[in-house]
Amino acid sequence: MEILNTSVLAWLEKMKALTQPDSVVLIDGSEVQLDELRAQAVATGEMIRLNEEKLPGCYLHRTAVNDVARVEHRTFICSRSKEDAGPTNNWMSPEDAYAKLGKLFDGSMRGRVMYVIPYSMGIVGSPFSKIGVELTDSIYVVLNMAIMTRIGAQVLEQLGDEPDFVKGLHAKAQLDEENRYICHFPEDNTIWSVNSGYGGNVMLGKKCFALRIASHLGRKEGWFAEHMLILGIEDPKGDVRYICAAFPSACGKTNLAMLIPPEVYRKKGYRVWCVGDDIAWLRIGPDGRLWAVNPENGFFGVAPGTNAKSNPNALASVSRNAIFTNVVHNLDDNTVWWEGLDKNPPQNALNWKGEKWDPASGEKGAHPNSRFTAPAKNCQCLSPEFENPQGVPISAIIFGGRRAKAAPLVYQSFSWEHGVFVGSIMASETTAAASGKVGVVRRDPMAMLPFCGYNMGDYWAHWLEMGKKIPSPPKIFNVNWFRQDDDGNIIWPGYGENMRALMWILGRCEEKAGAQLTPIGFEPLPEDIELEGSGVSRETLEALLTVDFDVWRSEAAGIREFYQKFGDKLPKELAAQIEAFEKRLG
Ligand code: SAT
Ligand code: MN
Repeated sequence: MEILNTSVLAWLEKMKALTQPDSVVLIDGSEVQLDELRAQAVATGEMIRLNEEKLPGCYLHRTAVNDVARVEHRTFICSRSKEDAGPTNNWMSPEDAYAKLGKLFDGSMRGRVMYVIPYSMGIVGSPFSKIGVELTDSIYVVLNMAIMTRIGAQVLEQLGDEPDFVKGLHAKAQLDEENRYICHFPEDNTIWSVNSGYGGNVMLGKKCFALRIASHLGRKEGWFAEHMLILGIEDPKGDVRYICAAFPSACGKTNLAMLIPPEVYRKKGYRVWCVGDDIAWLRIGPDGRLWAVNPENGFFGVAPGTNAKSNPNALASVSRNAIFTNVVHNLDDNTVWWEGLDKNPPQNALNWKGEKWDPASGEKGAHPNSRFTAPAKNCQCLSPEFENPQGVPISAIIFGGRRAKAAPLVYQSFSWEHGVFVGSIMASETTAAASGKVGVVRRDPMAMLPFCGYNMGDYWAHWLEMGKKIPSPPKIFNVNWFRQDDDGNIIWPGYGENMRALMWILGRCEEKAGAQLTPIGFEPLPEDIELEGSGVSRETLEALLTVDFDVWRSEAAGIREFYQKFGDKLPKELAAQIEAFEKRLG
């Protein structure tokens, strides 16, 4: 196989001249080639091959200790004008960024191999899909991209001689934290990432392309790229309704996407199907509904807390052909472990840093942001529509985050416009998925704060604009699985039980379920939520549904302050929404 596309060739020559690799290897997507790379990575210690009987085809990788999460403070949107990046993104001018990173890339692949990965986000050839080429000096990146995206010869063939592809350049360089940069050039369809080897910083198809670059493209072309899972709920008659849900990283998107219905629904014949766990591309279909595809081909999920109860589907998905990053290595049987997998931590083990680890020490063995990379087709509840190039029609959009007090279990917005307001005021306690402090409440509109590739004010305007164009728009909801009592205990059981809130949501979409009017939106009455077998008392449910006006008044003040950052980029509809909200609160 060789590259014939003239634009790819010209760009590749330039990047070779810049980074000066010893050799260049084109990734054709064949198992033979990938196997060779796996063997090489094992020989150099970059990856550890795990127990062939218990975890066939699985590997363990450890990233550098200073390189374990996305680095938001080092992530830049390099649009020509600073205003186009907006107040919530770091910005560097394209000239400055190319010059600065150019120096870091200069000769960075000397003594190394450059891998050329042609990949498709979405099914190859689908009108929904987009193509990228990533150049990287990391075998770990190649093997992850081979799971997370569709790669190889078929993609180059699809691209033909078109110049329409996202140019991604990644070099590990020295993994120097001080010179780590993830830069996006939306006007050039280009991504440059240097000095990292961790997940979202380096698998350029994921957050960098499928969210930051794609959100920019979506605005231009009239569609959405969102940080959303996609799931289908099949009723006993066999009809499936689809829901998209946006939560910040490490707030349970993978768990919700793969949930197992509680007994009360299972015995009636309900099933849940996973279409995606992280990213949705949404377009208006010929029937006037919003249709979603998952542009990815695998799951890059948080390992800690994944177990036979919280997410048996995910656990089954990582039992073969998976890559584990920064988890515990059990030396007795050459398997892996993480906090929350079970109550039997291995006694003879290495922690995520590769150091001898004593589970009794009280120190965590796996990094809190340790991950698994698993092929989508491993998932037992993968939707039969996963490969449908048209995607699935969306009945409801859900926003949500981790909130100790403010947000109730579930509520429905009054309208599309109000729903956009609800998404825009999302806030969540920070998690280990990004470097920085954990547990601090921050505004994270539509869970896109770290992923919106342009001015968030324009992004909201795009949402409002799209609302006018979708003849049958999905209804918009908000959920909070993380409500706490006064002692700080989370009072909702979460995981599979979350289906109870989803069923109310679908009931509302079909105008079957009841609701009460509150200043924040429509909420279920306690009797509207099925509690049978949940272990949740009616009192707890009432507590989960209470709306504390004082808390919301201070929320409203915080929202105003946040909105102020956007100046005249704040859509007038949202200014009117906050005004009306304050009136409703009194
Ligand atoms: O590291 S990733 O960005 O891929 C995962 C996440 O933070 O959601
Ligand atoms: Mn994510």
